[in-house]
Amino acid sequence: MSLLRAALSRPRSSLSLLARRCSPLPASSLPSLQATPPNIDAFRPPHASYRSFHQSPRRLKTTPFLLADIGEGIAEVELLQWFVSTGDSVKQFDKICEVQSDKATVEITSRYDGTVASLNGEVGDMMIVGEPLLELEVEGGGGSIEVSSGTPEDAQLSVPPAAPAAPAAGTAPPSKALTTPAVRKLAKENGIDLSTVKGSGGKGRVLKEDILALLGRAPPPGGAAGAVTAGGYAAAAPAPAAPKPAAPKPPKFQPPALPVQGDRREPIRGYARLMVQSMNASLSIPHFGYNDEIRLNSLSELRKALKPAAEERGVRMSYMPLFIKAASVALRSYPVVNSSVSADEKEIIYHGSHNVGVAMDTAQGLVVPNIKNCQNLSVFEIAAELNRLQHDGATSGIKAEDLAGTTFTLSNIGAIGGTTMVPVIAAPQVAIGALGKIQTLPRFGPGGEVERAMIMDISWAGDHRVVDGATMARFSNLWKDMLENPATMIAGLR
Ligand code: CAO
Repeated sequence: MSLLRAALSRPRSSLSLLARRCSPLPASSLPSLQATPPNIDAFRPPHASYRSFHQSPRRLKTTPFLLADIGEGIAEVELLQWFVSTGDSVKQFDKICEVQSDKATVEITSRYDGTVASLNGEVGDMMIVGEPLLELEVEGGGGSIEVSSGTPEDAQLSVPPAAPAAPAAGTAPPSKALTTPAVRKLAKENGIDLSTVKGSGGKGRVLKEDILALLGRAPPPGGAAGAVTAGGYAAAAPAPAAPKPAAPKPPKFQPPALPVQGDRREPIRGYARLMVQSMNASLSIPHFGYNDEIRLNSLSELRKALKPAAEERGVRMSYMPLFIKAASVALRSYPVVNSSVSADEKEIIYHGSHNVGVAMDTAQGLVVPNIKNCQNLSVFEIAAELNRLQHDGATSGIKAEDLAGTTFTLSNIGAIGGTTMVPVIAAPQVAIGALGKIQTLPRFGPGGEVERAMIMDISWAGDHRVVDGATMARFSNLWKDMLENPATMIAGLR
């Protein structure tokens, strides 16, 4: 709380910092995505601004707290947890809930004292921008809550001004159905007019089950068929029984009646959501592919020789640090492979750092952290960094700073299986390499004799706007030469 209070003081950048510190998930997971601080303005009132809050006389009023516009095109956030329950009294700065956009996780705090009248969502629901998060009983009402002008730099939760007096009977607008934003969204997606749905929840609240029942995906909660009506979805009256056709002869073989699973929908969240964004951005890149095979017999010997020394340093030495170091040395000769295209496509940005992204298969899904400044790191140092990232991926999660600023990527899909792949470049990078499974295969030796070769396929993808096939082939040849003759890599080290 003290952290929160401190962050609530100006300047605004401290709010961004808080939001980042509150975020267990990275602000981006794929190399193309930069960590973007959340827009805390989102949690400000969307309407008139607030500075003072006067009351007279004491009177309780239930007031909805809205989730205001977050900006950056974000229309919804996932509700991660409530810190309050119905009936709880809250004071200014008390934590209300934690929400997550696809940029960051943010704790929302109360600006007012009051009592929680109801919560408008359950953990896991997507809360829609502009919809009430919860209802709060605050002192005031009947026009006694006064909102004066001014911009509240520290507002976290938006509260609309006191509602005007109820219109006279007969002139009231149709009342809004009582439900959660998630249900509202579900209804909207399926073209259901909520005002026509008879809710089966308390006070007529429309539940998710009511909508699913209308869609025929689940029975209404305890309701008889035909009891629920909605525009265009009214249950039809039972048709008169048709005369039964003559029963067909049973077939000789009858397959066992297996239960049929219905379709299941799941929101795309966390790393998966970021993958959607990153891969959509990749569609703007004109890809070309280039493949080759590498003989790793000598590199395998080198790795064996390095392993004990690595273990002494507490580092696990796989092939990856050697692939990464060789790539960094080759990038020095072909800097365009470690470049980006400017947003207006008028410039090539040659990156001074070799921040090599490593596609990583984690329990949460694909994530691509990078090892920064590989041009300055030894093979052992790269191995140590890779070990750290693998550990983070398997435990606490990859940190945002390890995800930002990738300039080139290697994806060792062969650690799982497969020989060749068509990798997808993550913008704004211009190249990616996918490493296949290392296999022992017959190949001809220098004298024409068949020998056991440790073969790995490499599949490159390049951005054809700035990297041409010949450049990619030369870059790949240099990388391959260093892996097949590791002495040349040592010669290239600084
Ligand atoms: N072929 C055969 N064996 C391989 C191999 C390959 N291409 N790559 C790794 N191995 C071996 C390692 O040498 C290691 O064996 P040892 O214990 O004898 O050293 C073992 O497999 C396990 O290696 P590892 O996976 O723990 O470590 P790594 O450094 O080789 O790879 C990482 C790390 C993070 C790249 C890998 O674990 C991973 O997640 N790969 C999947 C990447 C992915 O999903 N790509 C798809 C992206 S597009 O959707």
